[in-house]
Amino acid sequence: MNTHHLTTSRTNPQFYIFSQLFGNDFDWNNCNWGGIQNVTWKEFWQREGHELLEQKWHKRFPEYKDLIEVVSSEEQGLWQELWEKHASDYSEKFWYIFSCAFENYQHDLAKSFGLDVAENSEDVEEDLQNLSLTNKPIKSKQQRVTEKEEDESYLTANDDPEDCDEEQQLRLLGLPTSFASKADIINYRKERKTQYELSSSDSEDDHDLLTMENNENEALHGVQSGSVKKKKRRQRQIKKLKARMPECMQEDNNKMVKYWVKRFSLFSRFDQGIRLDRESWFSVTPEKIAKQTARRLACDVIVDAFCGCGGNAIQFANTCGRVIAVDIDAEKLAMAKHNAGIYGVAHKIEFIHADFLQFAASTKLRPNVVFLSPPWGGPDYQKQATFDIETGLLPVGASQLMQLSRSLASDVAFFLPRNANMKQVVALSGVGQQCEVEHNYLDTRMVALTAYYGKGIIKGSVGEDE
Ligand code: MGP
Ligand code: SAH
Repeated sequence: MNTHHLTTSRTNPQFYIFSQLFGNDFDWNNCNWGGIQNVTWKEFWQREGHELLEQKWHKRFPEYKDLIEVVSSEEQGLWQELWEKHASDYSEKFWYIFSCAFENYQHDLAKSFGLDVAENSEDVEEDLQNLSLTNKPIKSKQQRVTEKEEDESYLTANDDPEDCDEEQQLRLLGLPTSFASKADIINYRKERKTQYELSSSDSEDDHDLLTMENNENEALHGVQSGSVKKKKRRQRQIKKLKARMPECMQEDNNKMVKYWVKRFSLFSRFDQGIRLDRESWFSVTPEKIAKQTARRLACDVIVDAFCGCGGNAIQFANTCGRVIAVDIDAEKLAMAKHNAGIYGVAHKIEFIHADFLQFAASTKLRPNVVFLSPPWGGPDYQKQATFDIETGLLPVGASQLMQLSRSLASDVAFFLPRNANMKQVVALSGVGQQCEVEHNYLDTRMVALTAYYGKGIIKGSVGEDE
């Protein structure tokens, strides 16, 4: 255990990247689900596991840091044993949360391919109620939908300890939002239930991950008074938050509050003076995702065709030799430059004020990669069950953007809405070609997908030649 790596980071949503290759012959039934699940878990745990364990550890044993300096070697051995148990218990719990995200992935993916996913989710949820560590009374679908809407309108954000208490965070973590009734997962959970029961006696926050005792208490004291109290508490919380929000976020009733709450997951250095305009608040790529895309697209020269306030460009500057950041909006570009300065990378980015369509048609530059994160028409993109990437994107459809980008580079990456029509996403690869799609989940929720086109940036299929 390395206590020096303890972080008090405010950017702690867990980040899962489910990745696979897709071609026109994609066959759901022959998908290597087990391979995807294992590889994703392995990568996630390597990336974030140690930090998560340390965070939990220091919360459980705040005295550890001081004590360990003065304890005898025998006591040190006992601490070590305790750490090992802690690591084993918590890795199991995080695996459980991960498995919820994985189910959501299967469900989201099926939906975006237009496959029939209308399984009996009531039954599955009921099953999970019986299996999970929560003993919450089963609620009607309508009750759940209403509560989900209420909660998620403000609490999908997951990383501001001041504004979002642990119960809220855990609600987000512990409650799968949809279920891909895969029999093996259900069985898996059945098996795990017994293990949990055996191993869950010691931790002060065992219940944290998966129970909501407060809710139960509220239920005991009467649903009515509970929900009134909850509403009032939420209103107070929103008022407090809004008092700190910048002016450009104050309109639209409370629509922008959720973006403010997750400001540190957008930029870990937010409080060093990050600037965003209204559109960028809901368009900027969260830092963990931007970092991953930058790792994947590391190259000599990259064009960020829709730079906005710099969420992606800043991370590209850390992995690429030269970043050409284009945007049609000069004010956003100025903010991007300022924000890049906060990350110490402004000197590595060339900011170009231009319409990408014209830029692409006229430039002589031949970058290695073009990255596309165009506007999706604002947060209303979510209102469609399936987002049509040929008609819904701005300034032109996905195929046209792809064609233009391919005239500059054969490797192109596209950041697209989570409800994007996957058949269209795959079709962009061209006849007989494949693309790789990363579905990005922060905690158990899908944020968006990143599609990679071109041999230079596509990784081998999961489970094949890792
Ligand atoms: P969101 O759906 O508005 O947020 O955007 P969230 O919290 O998932 O919404 P909720 O209502 O489901 O809780 C999710 C992410 O998509 C944002 O963080 C942005 O990174 C990205 N994004 C959203 N929009 C509207 C755009 C857009 O127009 N263009 C680009 N490039 N990215 C966007
Ligand atoms: N990836 C960015 C967010 C991009 S949002 C980030 O992480 O910060 C989409 C951006 O596209 C907006 O900033 C908008 O000004 C820009 N845009 C819209 N039309 C454009 C066009 N024709 N050419 C270049 N940029 C455009």
